[in-house]
Formats: sequence, structure tokens, C-alpha cells
Amino acid sequence: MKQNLVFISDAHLGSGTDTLQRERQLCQLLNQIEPTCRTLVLLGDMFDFWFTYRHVVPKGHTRLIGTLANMADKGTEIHFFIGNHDMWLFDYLHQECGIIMHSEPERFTFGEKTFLVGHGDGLGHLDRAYDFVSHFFRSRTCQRLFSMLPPALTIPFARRWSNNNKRKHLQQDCDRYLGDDREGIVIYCKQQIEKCSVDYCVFGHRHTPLTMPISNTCTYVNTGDWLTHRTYAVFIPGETLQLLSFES
Ligand SMILES: [Mn+2]
Repeated sequence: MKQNLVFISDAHLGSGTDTLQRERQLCQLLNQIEPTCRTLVLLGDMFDFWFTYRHVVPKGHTRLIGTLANMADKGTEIHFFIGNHDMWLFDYLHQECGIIMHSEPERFTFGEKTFLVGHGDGLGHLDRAYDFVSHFFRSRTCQRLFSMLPPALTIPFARRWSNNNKRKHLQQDCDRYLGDDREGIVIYCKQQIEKCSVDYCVFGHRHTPLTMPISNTCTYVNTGDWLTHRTYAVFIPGETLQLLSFES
């Protein structure tokens, strides 16, 4: 029976030499969970770089897109919270697979529990330079300029940029909780739960799998990543949200 809620983030497909293996394993997990998965929430950065042009799409990632289309056709509702690496997906996955796209964190109820979920970049506003760059990348002007340049120039450049940024992020922050005052997602979640009660805050982006209470009633869960940890989270109604590791 389809009753579970599943969260996965940060596969960064297209980066590294093991991207095909990573994609195959991800599809293996998705096929495994499909019969019981009512709602799948992809928490962003599933692709290391993507740009949806008006008439063409970038090469690659066919297995994942096919598997998602198959899951959607079999009745799983799929949500995608765009990350800082795949913010230019636009409506491609919605048109191809019926995936519901989100660009900001959202709150929803599932099986009597309330969830606040999103990718996690730029929250807490700890980094002004990041806010500026992110604002620029999200602007229509930047997107229009990018779309007008030939992909032979822009795609290799964007892939390199994306890869360098990710490497920097992983070197600085990976596998380490920076402290309540330096974790933007935690700061943001604590602000939000004061306004409106939430049982689980579930985010990606940090590449650090983590389950941690942030109030008497609210738990913060970071899905870690599919890039290195192969972690994901599953909620079965009536039980607690579990952070799991994939075993092939
Ligand atoms: Mn990210």
C-alpha cells in the first residue's frame, strides 16, 4: 500500500566520475520504495547543473528522469524543492513527469504530522555575498542572458563553476555541525516554529545527515546527501521519521 513519505536530496548527478553508478543506485532505491511511497520529496541539488532551454534539454540523467516518470505514472506524488545547483530546472520536470516544483520552503501535513521542508541554501541570511549571488542567479535577466548564449560555451563553464563551488562547500562544512548560531537552516527553522507549530523540519543542502530536536516538539532532520552518504529519510504514518542508509 502506498502510505509512506520519502525524502532524498543532493545527488549532484553529472559531477564526479561515479555519477552513473550513483544514478543507478538512486534508481534502484526509487524502484524499491515505489510500491509503498505515496509522496516522494526531492530536496534539491539532484543535478549538479541544469538549464532548461526553451527548445532543448541538456544531455544525461535519463535513468533518473525515466524512473521518476514511472513512479509518477504508478501514482506516487512527487515534489521537487529546487536547490542552488538545479534552480534553473523551471517547468521541465513538471511537463515531463508531473512533478510539483517549489522554489521556497513549505509547510504541509502528512499522516497527522506537520512538516516544514525545503532545500536549505541561503536560509538564516548568514552570508551576504551568497544572498547577492543567489539573487542574481534567480533573476529573469540573468536567466535570459544565459539562455541567449550558445550551450557549447555556457554548459562547460557552468559545470566547472558548479563543481568548484560544491568542492569548496564540502571542504568547509561537510560532516560537521557548525553550531546552533552558524547553521542557517537551524536558525531559520527555529524562527518558523515560533510562528507556527511543526513536528519535523526536513532539509538537505548541508551534506551532513543529522537528526536533532530543536524544541520540545520539533525535530530537525537533514537528509545528508546521495552524493557521498547515500542517506534518505522515510516517514511511515503512526511512526517517527527515520534517517536511513541505502544498502545496494
Ligand atoms: Mn545545495
